[in-house]
Amino acid sequence: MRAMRLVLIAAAAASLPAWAQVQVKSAWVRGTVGAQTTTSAYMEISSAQAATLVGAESAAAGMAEVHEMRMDKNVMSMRATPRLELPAGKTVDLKPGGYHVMLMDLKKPLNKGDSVPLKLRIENKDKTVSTVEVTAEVRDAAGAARAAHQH
Ligand SMILES: [Cu+2]
Repeated sequence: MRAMRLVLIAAAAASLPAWAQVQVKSAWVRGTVGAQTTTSAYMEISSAQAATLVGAESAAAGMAEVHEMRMDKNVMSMRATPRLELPAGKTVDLKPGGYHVMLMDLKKPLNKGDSVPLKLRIENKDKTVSTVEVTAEVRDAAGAARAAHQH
């Protein structure tokens, strides 16, 4: 009986890789208009343990970066955020007007209903980096012009 119990515990631990600590919900990407080759991805990220988002990539884009958008003297500006802290048990919102994953050099236009694969690089507390795969749904481009990016 005792041996059996130990085996069960070991199996449970083995099936829980580090990335299971990070959950991503409601991932979406703003659709593109015309020849636009950049857009943004948004999502809600929560991590059971303190972790850090240290990068992103997407098969749909030549390059992806985590950015923060902010108002600076009435001008919207963006800056790269190489390290975005994910506090334990809290949800970090990547949303229009704030943090986002910038997708650059898009390989093709993104239309409503398409899905975009994303990979998030998460640095765990022990400094190991794991990858979380996310599928983001493309939503309407409405409002894209207003949110035009200025770097
Ligand atoms: Cu950006």
